[in-house]
Amino acid sequence: MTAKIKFIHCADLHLDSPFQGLTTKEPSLADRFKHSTNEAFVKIIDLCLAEKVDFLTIGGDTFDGADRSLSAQILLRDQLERLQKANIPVIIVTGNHDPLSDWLTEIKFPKNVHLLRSDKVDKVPIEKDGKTITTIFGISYKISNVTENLSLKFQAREMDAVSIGLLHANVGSRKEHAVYAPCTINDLKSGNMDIWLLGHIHTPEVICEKPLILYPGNIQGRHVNEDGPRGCYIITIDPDRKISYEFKPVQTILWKQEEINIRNITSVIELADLLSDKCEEELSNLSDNEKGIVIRWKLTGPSPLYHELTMTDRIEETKEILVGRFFNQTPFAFPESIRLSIKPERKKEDYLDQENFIGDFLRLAGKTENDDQMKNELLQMLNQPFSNRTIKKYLEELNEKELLTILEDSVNMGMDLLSGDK
Ligand SMILES: [Mn+2]
Repeated sequence: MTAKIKFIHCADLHLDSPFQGLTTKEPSLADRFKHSTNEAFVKIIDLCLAEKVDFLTIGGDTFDGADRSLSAQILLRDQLERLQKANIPVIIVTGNHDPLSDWLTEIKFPKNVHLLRSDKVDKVPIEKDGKTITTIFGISYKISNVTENLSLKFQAREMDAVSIGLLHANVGSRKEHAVYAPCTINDLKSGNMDIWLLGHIHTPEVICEKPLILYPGNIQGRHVNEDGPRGCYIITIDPDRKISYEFKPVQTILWKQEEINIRNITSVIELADLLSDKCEEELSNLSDNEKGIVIRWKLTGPSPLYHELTMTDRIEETKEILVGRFFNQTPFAFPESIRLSIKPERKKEDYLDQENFIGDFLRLAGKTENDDQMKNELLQMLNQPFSNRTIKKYLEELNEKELLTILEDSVNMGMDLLSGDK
């Protein structure tokens, strides 16, 4: 091999994502997200052209569902045509969100696009100056629910070209994602690929260095649990086969979660000022082509503000002030929520030995934590509403861990109210 190879891998574009949760909870925010997955994809195409890559790979879930809008399909075609004009091939496998059967459309993709087959591992040789510089092996999902270990079908034989595997799969059968095309790292290694380019897990992760096996993650976070930068990997293979990679964020709106210990904050005004400063700081960290940031804060620590924050609407008020101040700026900041995980300043040990109502209350609560029968009775009471079939459909019953959290919150709140400490 003599030529240097440079390419970009992305996956889980989920074009046309509906942002369902946001549409109901925060309609004005959902509006800002409306085209964000599409815009992130355009940034990847811009990057392919700027970096003059040899090819682009897409590792499944290009679309979010079978019900795809005409505009998303046209966007994809037009963007891939930009690559066609620059002679950049695009190799696509499909995943559980966009199985091959959903791609039967009137849209004709340009000639540089290779949508790989699903009945066996497909092969696409990539040529440069008349020579094959690499071969891409990949297989698409025919249907959503692929339970077969597709990785076992891959076997590289080419002796001189670099072999690259492209697959939508759940490596290590991770529980937080549906177990489609499950396989292990060792299964992947046995295919003799030089590089594995995966899709399915939405958080970017290099899971193995030799051979290089990576998930690029999705290209735009769609909810608060898809926080942090989202994008693609640009990978280069030197003539001596040395492989290097770099993550390139392309999200247009960033999600962030942050814990803040407010032990030393002594007034709500001070808290509002602190969060306002945080917003300013986040905005100054955004890059030119980011439209905004959505933040969830979790306030922690024993706090002198415990009583005020848990008993009044001050947190909601603070959120509204920040939304008013930062949501109409360009770029914008939006506090998605300010969650309380704070405790009163006084500890329960301070009252536990007292012969009074508060002492009795804390001793009873402490006993409940260690008494299976009492816990079961409480759980039964709290889960009473779940005997209703409609409620059952939408909510899950409380478990013991959640009960213990409720108990702890109740102890803190009871202690605060009974002690009269304000
Ligand atoms: Mn996906």
